[in-house]
Amino acid sequence: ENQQSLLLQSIPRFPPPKGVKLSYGTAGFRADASLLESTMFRVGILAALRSLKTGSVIGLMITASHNQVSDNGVKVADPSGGMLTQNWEPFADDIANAPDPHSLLQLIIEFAKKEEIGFEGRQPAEVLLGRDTRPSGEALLDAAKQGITSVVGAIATDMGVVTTPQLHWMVRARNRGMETSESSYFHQLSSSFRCLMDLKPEERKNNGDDDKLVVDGADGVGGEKLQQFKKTLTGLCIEVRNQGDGMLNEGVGADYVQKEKVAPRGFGPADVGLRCASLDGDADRLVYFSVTSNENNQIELVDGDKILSLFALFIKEQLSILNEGEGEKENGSYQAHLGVVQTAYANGASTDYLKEMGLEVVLTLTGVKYLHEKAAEFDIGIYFEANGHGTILFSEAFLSWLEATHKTLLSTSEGSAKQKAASRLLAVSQLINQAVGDALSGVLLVEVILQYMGWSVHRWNELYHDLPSRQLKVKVVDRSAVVTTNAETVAVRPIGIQEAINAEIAKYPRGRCFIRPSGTEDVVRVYAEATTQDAADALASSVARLVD
Ligand code: 16G
Ligand code: ZN
Repeated sequence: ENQQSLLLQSIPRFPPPKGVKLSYGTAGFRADASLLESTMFRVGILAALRSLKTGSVIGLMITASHNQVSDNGVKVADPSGGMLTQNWEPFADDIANAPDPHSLLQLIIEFAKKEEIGFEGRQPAEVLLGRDTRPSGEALLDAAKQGITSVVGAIATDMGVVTTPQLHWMVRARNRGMETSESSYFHQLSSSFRCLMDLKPEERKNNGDDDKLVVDGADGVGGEKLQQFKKTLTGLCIEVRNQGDGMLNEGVGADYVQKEKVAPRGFGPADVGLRCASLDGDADRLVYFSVTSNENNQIELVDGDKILSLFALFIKEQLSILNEGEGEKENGSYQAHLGVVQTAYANGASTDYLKEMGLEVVLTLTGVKYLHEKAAEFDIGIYFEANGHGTILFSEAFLSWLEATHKTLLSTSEGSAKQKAASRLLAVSQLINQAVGDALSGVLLVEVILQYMGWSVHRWNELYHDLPSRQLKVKVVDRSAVVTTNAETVAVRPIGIQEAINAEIAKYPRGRCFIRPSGTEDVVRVYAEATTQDAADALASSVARLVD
């Protein structure tokens, strides 16, 4: 009763906006910030319930990522630091859209009963809150806090302005009994980075000092944090532009650079040939680029597929050093199962390249939660979306084997190639954010691998040549009319449309094309690929006409 009266006091203070239907899409709730107070409050309640249910600390991040500054959004991080379990998404939708206090209370009581969540207040519940730099964040944070504290015994801990991956990292760290401060996050990144730098081949030891990386911070939280963090890094020279003085995500950021294939604001002819990187508004996406000509801000784009390829190459090399000469007879050898995960948007040339490397390549639906889930099935699973969102996951079993092996190697053959390879892999598992894709840790890993290989951004980009591609979006009345299968590569509805798409594809050598309903906007997306840009463009437009 205590619980019910507490909820009844607070619920009426956050009435939902009229005539708006919200849905917990691929990346949580997102909308114009003015519509989100009640949603924040309600998601606060959900997060507190999730904490009660799991007996662990939960995360609540307030951000709209690469969207315009007037938007905002919220997503929940589960105890592992990953995305909220998909089983709870329908409940999120239901409570966000409950029209009045009574129906909301009813939904909460029923759900708590179904999930066997007790409200005795005996069990502590805690939610870590984070927000990006959007001005609407502060008021929305307050609404979320009030939602959390209207659940008996739940406390809200404000981590301040942080990147999305920092918050996910903190949740994961906290539930493993580690310290959660921002300084411990930076410390883990810089010490594992240092370790990898120290393990560069001798002849590369002096590389990198005069070789600058220029980062576009999207005028968001990532640029700010990197500016602060870079002071603690040695062996790497970083210049951060778009640190937050300009308009968030306006003509800047990873999403803009990857979709438009042009240099962001603040980059120009003076930068031709430099190695550049772009983060998105909440720093969970990363792409590289290099300005190629003075005209039209043209760039060579090095996207998520290529970051994935670079990581895969490095890890595969370390694994083969580690396994050299290890016959089956020898005890303790471990054939680590390395796999990569992509979506249908991965450039066909990247998939061919990875397969030629002998790697197992799996395709999933678009959206981090799907890729992450798949990657977790491997000993080492690397996932990336072409748009720059991805990370590397190490299984607990593999990590304990690696730690034990490394210990043995240290005592039997310190300084050997094998010991160094084991040491590098351990450092990668520390550097890369295993909770979620993280542009800051991603930058550091890319930089140290490029130095290890002795590669320029151009040499890296030459790993394979992207097939020309085109993305279009078609505004439709009802995007749910399009239903897909096989990781979104085949449309099963509307009936007959796939046959028509196939007939178009057949007109182009190496043509590939698919349609899918967007998870974030009222549109159907079209992706096409072929051997020339003209052909990719023509294929995309003819398929777009089929959808229209
Ligand atoms: C969300 C997803 C992103 C995906 C994009 C696709 C997360 C954290 N973000 O931003 O991974 O690429 O949606 O958008 O999962 P679309 O469905 O509109 O094409
Ligand atoms: Zn983002």
